[in-house]
Amino acid sequence: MAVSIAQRPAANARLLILTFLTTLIFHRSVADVAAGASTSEEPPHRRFEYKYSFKGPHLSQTDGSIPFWIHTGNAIPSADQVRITPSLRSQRGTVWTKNRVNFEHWEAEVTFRVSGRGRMGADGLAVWFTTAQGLDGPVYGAADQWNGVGVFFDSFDNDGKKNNPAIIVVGNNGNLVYDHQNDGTTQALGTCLRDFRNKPYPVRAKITYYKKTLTVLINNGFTPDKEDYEFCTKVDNMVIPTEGFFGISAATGGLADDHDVLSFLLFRLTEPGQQPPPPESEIPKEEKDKYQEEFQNFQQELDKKKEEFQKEHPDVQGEPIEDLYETVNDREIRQVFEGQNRIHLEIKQLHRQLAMILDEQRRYVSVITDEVGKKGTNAESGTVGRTTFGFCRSHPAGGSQKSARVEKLFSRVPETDRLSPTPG
Ligand SMILES: [Ca+2]
Ligand SMILES: [Ca+2]
Repeated sequence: MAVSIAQRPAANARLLILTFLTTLIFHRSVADVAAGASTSEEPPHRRFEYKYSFKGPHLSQTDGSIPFWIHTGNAIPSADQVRITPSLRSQRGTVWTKNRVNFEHWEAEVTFRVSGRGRMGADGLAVWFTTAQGLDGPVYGAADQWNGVGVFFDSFDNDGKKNNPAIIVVGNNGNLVYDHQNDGTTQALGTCLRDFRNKPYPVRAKITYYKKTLTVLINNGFTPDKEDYEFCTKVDNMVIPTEGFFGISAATGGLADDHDVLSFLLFRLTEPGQQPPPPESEIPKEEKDKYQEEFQNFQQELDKKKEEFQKEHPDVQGEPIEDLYETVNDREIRQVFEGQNRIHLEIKQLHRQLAMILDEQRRYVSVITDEVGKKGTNAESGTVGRTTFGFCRSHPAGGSQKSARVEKLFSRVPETDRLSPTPG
């Protein structure tokens, strides 16, 4: 046991430094691309904003606080996540940025888990952008009559319409009182049904506000693929406050889930052609020095611990043993997940193929109906009650062509019905 405990800080530090470097390189390359020529079709420049973000593996400080964030109620920050509420009855928790965000366009990526032992859970989790921090209140743990926008992950079906868990977007100018009894459906600007509870991998939400359009994409935690996002909803012509705080809140009721947020990452979006402000000008010197000092202290402590460990265990070298082997349980779980992923991907593929077939079928049916309609009105004489196919056959120029297309269409159905493991 001593092996894993003593070596974990070393592994964590390596991971931290690697993450930091990767982030740096990524943002450099984005900035480089941004410096080039631009057209109106270009995507916006995207820059990470560390002052409005949090993530592991060193999410909280030794005093339990989150740098640049405040937390309230039952929220419990730890090294790799913030438990907004534990799975106990009638809990409320929130986290909010300390500082106001004053840039117009942004993208927020929230990674979270909502998990509980019940078939149903409650109440849900909310992501906020509001003019004031809603530190406590009845709307998923945050204040009602907010000014701004809330994206709600509503687990519990208050109105009994069997349409939860669901994701809904509700805007408010400070006057609206949230319609809890109807799960906010009377006030929703956008919504989609997604079961985000108890997923094998963390659920991810990408919320983008760009040029007055709010878009919500969801990665439903079925696969380890972080970019496996699906469209949830979009609100056009949405006007939100020009400045505000980001927050995440959650609440439990008679039923209770753990609401755990693993990361909140905020990116500033700048339209192509516009120069994003230089990042250096935004970090005060004293803050930089403080972090530099903290980093050096951490580094020294780490070196000391490494030395101590080497002295105590001269026979152990190289990678920690826990990283080299997986337990039988871990392997079984991994295999089950991998199997499920494959099934999930196959179903998605089939779904896409079926949609294509249905589209094509609809097109042909409408072509045939049009043709029949046209010929029907033009026909002065002829047999009453001819079938469509009989009609086609009697007109070799246009009819046989259509009939060939229809036959081709039907011949394709069994082909796509087959399960092919790697479709082209
Ligand atoms: Ca509800
Ligand atoms: Ca409902």
